[in-house]
Amino acid sequence: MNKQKLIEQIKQKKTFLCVGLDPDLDKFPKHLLENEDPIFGFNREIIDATADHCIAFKPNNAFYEAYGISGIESLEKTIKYIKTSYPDHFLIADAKRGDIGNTSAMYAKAFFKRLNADAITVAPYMGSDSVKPFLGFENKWAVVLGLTSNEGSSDFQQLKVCNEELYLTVIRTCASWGTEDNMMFVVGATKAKMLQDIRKIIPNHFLLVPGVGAQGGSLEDVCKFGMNKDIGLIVNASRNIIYAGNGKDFATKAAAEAKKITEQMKMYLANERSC
Ligand code: OMP
Repeated sequence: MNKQKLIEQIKQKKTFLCVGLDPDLDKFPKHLLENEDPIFGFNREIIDATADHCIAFKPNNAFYEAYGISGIESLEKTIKYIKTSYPDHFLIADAKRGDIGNTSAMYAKAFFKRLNADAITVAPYMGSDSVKPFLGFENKWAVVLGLTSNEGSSDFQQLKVCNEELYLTVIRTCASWGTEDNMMFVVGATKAKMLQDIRKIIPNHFLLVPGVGAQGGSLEDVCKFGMNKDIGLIVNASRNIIYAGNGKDFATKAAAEAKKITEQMKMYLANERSC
């Protein structure tokens, strides 16, 4: 999906919510565990219930790899289902890959060609040759980790290196390898105030912002400091949507939670327009 189409989807649906598909059998409603493929069954119900309230889905690979081959099969079925039933939704494979060039090229092939994801999260620590192989695919995106939402992000990302915090150098340098049409950055909602400095470096790039909901980030601050003329934000929530309920009505509860976030987004979008 290209940038224009993504912006159109956001403006048309008045939401920039991404539903994170992080299935954990221990948290599943009990009745689903008897299914032949509980992960796909769970995802399909969540996808159908929340699709009207979001513009993107983000399956995180760890939650599929943890179940071995059957987990990978569930992931492939999930992605196929989204691509077939909801082709206008943006599909982010959250795999946080990045390796020496020829290995990254194989990761890019796996996620863009085999799985047909629109985007993949990429860890930039190994440098340009580890990121560039993800940039050569039309209408596909590398979503580079800029400033992550977790506590440990201060261990390296926020260290001062040459008078600047490392994450700012990382974002500036990585942005020079790609374009606003093939690269986005991850910035955690828990670090929303830092978006002010980040937007000085990359005013026009899209940002994937996880960390609202279960991690406590503020959607209001994310919008205040991160929104740009194209909106420029994809805000992800996983656990607080997909585990909003754990009974037979889990999908209805997930839809209600997604709708609640989207209603807040509508408000911030309206405020933005009136500014
Ligand atoms: P919840 O905390 O349940 O909403 O899930 C957040 C999702 O976003 C998980 O799949 C995380 O792996 C992912 N994530 C972060 O939480 N923080 C980051 O800095 C980056 C990501 C990500 O790349 O998506």
